[in-house]
Amino acid sequence: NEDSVSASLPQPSISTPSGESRWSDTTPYASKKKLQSWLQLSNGDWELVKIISTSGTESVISLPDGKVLKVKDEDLVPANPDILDGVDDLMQLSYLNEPSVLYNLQHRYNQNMIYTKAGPVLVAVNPFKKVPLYGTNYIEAYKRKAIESPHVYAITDSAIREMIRDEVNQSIIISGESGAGKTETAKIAMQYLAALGGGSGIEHEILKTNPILEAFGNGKTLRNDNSSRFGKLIEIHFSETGKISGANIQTFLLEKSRVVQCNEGERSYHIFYQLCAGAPSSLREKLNLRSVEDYKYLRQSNCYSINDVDDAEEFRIVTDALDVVHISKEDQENVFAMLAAVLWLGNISFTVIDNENHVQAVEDEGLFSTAKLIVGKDTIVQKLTLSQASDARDALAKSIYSCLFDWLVEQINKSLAVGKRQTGRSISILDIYGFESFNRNSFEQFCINYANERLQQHFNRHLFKLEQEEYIQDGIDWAKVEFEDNQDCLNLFEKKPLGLLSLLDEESTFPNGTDLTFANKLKQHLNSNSCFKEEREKAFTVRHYAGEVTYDTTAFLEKNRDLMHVDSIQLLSSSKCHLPQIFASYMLSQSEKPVVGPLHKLGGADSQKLSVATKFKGQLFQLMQRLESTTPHFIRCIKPNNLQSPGSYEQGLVLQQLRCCGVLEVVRISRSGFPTRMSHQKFAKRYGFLLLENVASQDPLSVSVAILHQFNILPEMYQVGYTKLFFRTGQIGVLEDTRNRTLHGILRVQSCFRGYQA
Ligand code: AOV
Ligand code: MG
Repeated sequence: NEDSVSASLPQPSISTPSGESRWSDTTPYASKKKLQSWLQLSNGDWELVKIISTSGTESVISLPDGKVLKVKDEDLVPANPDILDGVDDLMQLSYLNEPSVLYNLQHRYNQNMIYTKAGPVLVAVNPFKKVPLYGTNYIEAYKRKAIESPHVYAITDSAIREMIRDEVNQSIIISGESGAGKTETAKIAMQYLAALGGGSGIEHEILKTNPILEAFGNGKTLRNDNSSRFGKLIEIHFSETGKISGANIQTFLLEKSRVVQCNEGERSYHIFYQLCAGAPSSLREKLNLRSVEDYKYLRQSNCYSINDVDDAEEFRIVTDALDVVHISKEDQENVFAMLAAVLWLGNISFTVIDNENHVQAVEDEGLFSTAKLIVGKDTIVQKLTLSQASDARDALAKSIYSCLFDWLVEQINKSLAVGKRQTGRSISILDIYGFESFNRNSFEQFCINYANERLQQHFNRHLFKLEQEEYIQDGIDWAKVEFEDNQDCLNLFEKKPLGLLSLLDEESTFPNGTDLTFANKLKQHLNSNSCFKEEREKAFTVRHYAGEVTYDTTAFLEKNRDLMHVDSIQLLSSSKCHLPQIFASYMLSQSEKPVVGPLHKLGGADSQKLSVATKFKGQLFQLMQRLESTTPHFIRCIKPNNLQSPGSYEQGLVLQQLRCCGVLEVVRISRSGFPTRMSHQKFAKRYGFLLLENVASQDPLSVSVAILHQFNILPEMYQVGYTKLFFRTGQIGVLEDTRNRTLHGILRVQSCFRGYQA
């Protein structure tokens, strides 16, 4: 099976018939008293049942409502004893199976304990309500280690400690589906870091980037009222004294199509609604602002407000935040003017003026109704059709918005770069858009889900592959732990020349390429790939790690080319305001030949501009490289229901998310693995003096083995590798205790001896 790769890991020498690690309860299952078990109901949910009697192949069980049933033993899954209800770390479960994990998370969730460890990974189940787990008191308690229970604060605290101890940069990598809670989690981690303080209010500034980026980069989708439509890596820098010295934000591919088009029930970017609702009257007049219903771009999705959100109030929060990150009032006004310009662009409409469908703008100077083409030395002015003219208008609106977003991030970064004297140490927090699957999925979902595949690969690499490699390299016994590898899906995207991205780029440069020819090409070349499934007409399906998604190729080529009319760029650069001028030069720098006609023929092939997908792939590769140089800390956010409502925990939905990110496998590997490692030399040196026999002449390996024997370390508790010794959790602690006691003993004996002499 190409879909999964066997991770081979050390196995304990004692294992139970069920294949669980030796921490499993080894009592024969059927011989226990008051047995509890999981029985799967017809709706897929699991119910805790009591076993009344068992015959070996069948059992008589009672349901919670008192009903008694006879079931086959194979339909029962062992449940954990009550004493293990709601353990902090799934590693502590005696029986590690899906219903037990589901139940454990639910048991905690019902008590507002939304965080649980799964070995090294923190699992966070979205409460969709305020939970009393945050704030200064909690931060202080986690700092003092007065609270042990799993938390984003605890993860962030270990990142800080490891950064200082190992002198290695750290990363906190947050993943999960759309609406699972990544952005909230990222803010909670930032809150903890900010509490370390800095100087000159830099920590305050860092926190204030959140409302700004969310206003300009988040919008309401059908999955999440505050959905991030861009990816974000925030790198926080530290000084020698462990204080925050500055920060840098990198963003990834903003979904700009949302500016000109969004689905029924969704919204465009929050900032548009905030501006319309919250602008003070002087600004309203100056920009001739109307209400949201008056703008076509905002009207088309029939959704103007979000439950429990006051856009006017948000506007004040955003402008305050802009002050904090040192964006001048004048620049703020320019920003709002650009937003108003985008909205106004959306209201330009065209009328058809001849029977060839050529158009002119209804109430303006005719921009967009013609296009300049530069062919060789000649400039040709061509009339545009209705759809060409609207496309040109929308392309300009989208470009202005995305340039504005990039410009804002650049300004914020300038403000955050205050602490020039840096140790070079940093903690990065990654929060991207989560995996998405709608009824209709377009180029944006294609890119978002590709990014999530890349991130999943990083997760697998660190929790399964690298772990396994270290054991193999050191030649120790290992046993297979299977996990879902998503390499095949990544290959489907990235393979050259026959992968999704290459074929998309190729078709985008073809003069006669259309969305349909693109879809056909995919079917022609990729049908044999197990992650690809052909669909009718312009669609295709990808089997992602998190589930199948069917994409509609409509507008794929155009969005991937992302071309701008030269007239539009000229229009911007002729503006008297400085932002449009900056944007124009930015657009020019994107391509050496921005000379694009309304027909992509002339622009396509000889344009030097990188396609959107290729540029995004490059960004993701760079991101992965950066993350590889850090020690990762993983947080997996789980969405317990699709209604964004508190108190509802849908087992099936949670299980699907646990499965696709391999939570059970992570726990399994952590349990059967040997997390503590020490070289033979270091081990011999550290504990050799405890030996009763004289081993001075022996090699470190022999000394190490002698220590292990003398201290009766059970064989299943360690493995001897070529260069290192590998221990299970807690084992080295036992040795350290002995060492400390012995050292103290020696000191006591020495002092007694001195006393005797005196
Ligand atoms: P996402 O970042 O994972 O989705 P968010 O972080 O925006 O998801 O969370 C969605 C919503 O869940 C938030 O707006 C809150 O209402 C709620 N929520 C999440 N975490 C918490 C928490 N710890 N406490 C209280 N409420 C919470 V996306 O960005 O769509 O992939 O692209
Ligand atoms: Mg988000």
